[in-house]
Amino acid sequence: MTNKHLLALLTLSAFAAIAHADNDGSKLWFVNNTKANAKVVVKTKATSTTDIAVNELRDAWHGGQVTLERKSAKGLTRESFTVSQKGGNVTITSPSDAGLMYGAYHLLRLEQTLGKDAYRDTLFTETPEHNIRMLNHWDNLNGTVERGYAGRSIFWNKPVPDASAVKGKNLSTSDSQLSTLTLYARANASVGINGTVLNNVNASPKMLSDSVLTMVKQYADILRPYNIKVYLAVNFSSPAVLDGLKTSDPLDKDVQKWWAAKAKKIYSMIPDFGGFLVKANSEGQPGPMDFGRTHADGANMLAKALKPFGGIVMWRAFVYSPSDPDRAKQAYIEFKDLDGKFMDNVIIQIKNGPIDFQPREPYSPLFGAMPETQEMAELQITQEYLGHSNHICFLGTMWEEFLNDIKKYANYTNNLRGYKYRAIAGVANVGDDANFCGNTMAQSNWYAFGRLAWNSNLTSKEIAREWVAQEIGKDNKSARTLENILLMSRETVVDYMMPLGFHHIFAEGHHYGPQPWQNNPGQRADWQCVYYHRADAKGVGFDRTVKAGSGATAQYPASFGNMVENINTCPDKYLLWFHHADWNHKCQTGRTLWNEMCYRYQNGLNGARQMLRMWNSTEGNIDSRLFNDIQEKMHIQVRDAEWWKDACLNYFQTFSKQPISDTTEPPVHSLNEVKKIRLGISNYENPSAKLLNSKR
Ligand code: BDP
Repeated sequence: MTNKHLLALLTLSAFAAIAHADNDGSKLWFVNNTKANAKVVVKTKATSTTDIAVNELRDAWHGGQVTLERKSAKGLTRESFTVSQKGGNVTITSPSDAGLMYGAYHLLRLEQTLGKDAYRDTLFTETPEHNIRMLNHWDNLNGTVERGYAGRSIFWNKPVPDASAVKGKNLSTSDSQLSTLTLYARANASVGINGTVLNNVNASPKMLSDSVLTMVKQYADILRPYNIKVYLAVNFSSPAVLDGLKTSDPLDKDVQKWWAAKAKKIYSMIPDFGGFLVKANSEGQPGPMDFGRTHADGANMLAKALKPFGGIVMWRAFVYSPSDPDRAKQAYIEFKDLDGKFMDNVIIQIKNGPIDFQPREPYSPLFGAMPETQEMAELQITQEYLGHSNHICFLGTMWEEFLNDIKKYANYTNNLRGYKYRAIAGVANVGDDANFCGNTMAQSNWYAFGRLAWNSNLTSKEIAREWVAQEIGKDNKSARTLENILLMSRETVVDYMMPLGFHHIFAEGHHYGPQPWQNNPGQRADWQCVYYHRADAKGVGFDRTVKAGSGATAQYPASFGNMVENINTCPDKYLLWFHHADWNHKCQTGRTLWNEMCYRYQNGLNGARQMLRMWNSTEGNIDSRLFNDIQEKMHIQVRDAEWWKDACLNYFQTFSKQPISDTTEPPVHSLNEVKKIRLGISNYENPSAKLLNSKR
């Protein structure tokens, strides 16, 4: 790692003008904080957390005096804060130092987004909707990041020392890593993220070794002042693999003792340790079912070990054992009957959709299906299926759609109210690149996740506007343009990749480009693209109706299930998710399915071009380094949109046997050509360098 973040930290606010003129993204959404010298009074014992609040306000708040005071009031939770104003001066109160810090960041956000007088005559209270708002890092001990497109891990970028070397020693974190982690912590705190899982769900048993725990402790110490707890993903076989126990069976007494002792050890080092995240019996990971036990047996055994210390278990529902020929049904089948069997410090962590972070999925039917069980959503911030860090794709809109659906159909708000642990997780897009996220625009997704975790009623438009204001300034002529680019981006990506309910027609392995023809004999059927689209001479799509298909629609409440069961009421955006529709099926737009497909892919390509044109129009109003960086990405995005359109229309045309519609540009790449494209990249590499050259 270089000193890029050290510089960013040092130059924050003090040299804001210069920083802005050379925007490499390292300052995240603090780039426009200009130097202030605010008066800040703390009516509370100073702590490292209040110090953060004071320093941030002193450096960047341009309004009147700010007073911070710890104070409880009825109806407030620990992290709530109240902001009030009298005679130009502001008071922030909260039951905790963390709440005071959140109040400080909120005040600064108001200044940046609305102007420094926005606080005038205000009295308002903010209480986070979720009390656990966390990032999941899919970081490996060797420094790689699974599905990471922003460099290497910010945590595991150095060799883990062996146990004898660390015994009794206090390992120091290098200055450059410290500055990276400090900027990371600050960014999280500014949007209210209060937890982080430091490693991949495909977890190495070594995570729980003494030497790794020593490093975890260091990270916990760095993050604590920012009110961020650390959590670890654990490998269910750790007792056997790490310490040679005969088994890792959750009902075995020695195994239980092992976990209890491990928990005790962790808490002796990290008293506020958050808990464990577990991927069990999924994609080859070990789990309780290896021993004939259930998910509940496994989760409860860990929960029992953590309970005396206040820790929690987040047990993932991303499982798909072949209990049913339709993968979209499998997690529900595996979990539904376990409702009520989990301890009260277990939360079932469910991906937003039933398959796997596709550009668009209907919500997972597990939400709301386990009324006696705490559930939490897992969103993916990193763009595994959305063009990695090459495509500009603002996810606020995607998450807004999902959250609205689970509120409407799955009783989310009520369920959440009843939970002790109201949690939400986002798979991080953070790496050690100077800009942390692979490109500056992708920072908006980290930002949006935090804001929605705090308040899921914020609209994507509000969040986009906030982020833009902090990134380029609220009075910048191009602010609305950038906001519009963000707001149209996700639908554009859906259109050029997988419109109309198409899903999982990605190239295998890296999931970057299209490969709808993928069909490897001898492998699991549900790892093949043809399994998902089922194209034939009659039509295309996965019939999940009760009437004629897999019956997945019956896993939903009637309000949603009936709507999507009927092809006439199923929204076009989910058409091919739930139906095998005829090529001549009449879509809600009035076009036939085939013509609608032509229209959508063209629309996606047009959208990508429009985003580029809009971005070009900002030249001169945007820092040139940022402008050039994003312009380069958008050129790739346009090229890829063309590639997707050509690959999908050419391929599906071999089934529909219909001509490309008049309003659609004829493909520039033949089916043979696109089939030859092999990126030859692993899950970890950024593919930008290895793509096909555009013919345009
Ligand atoms: C898929 C990813 C894979 C993850 C898995 C998971 O392709 O890398 O390990 O999900 O969430 O999206 O466990």
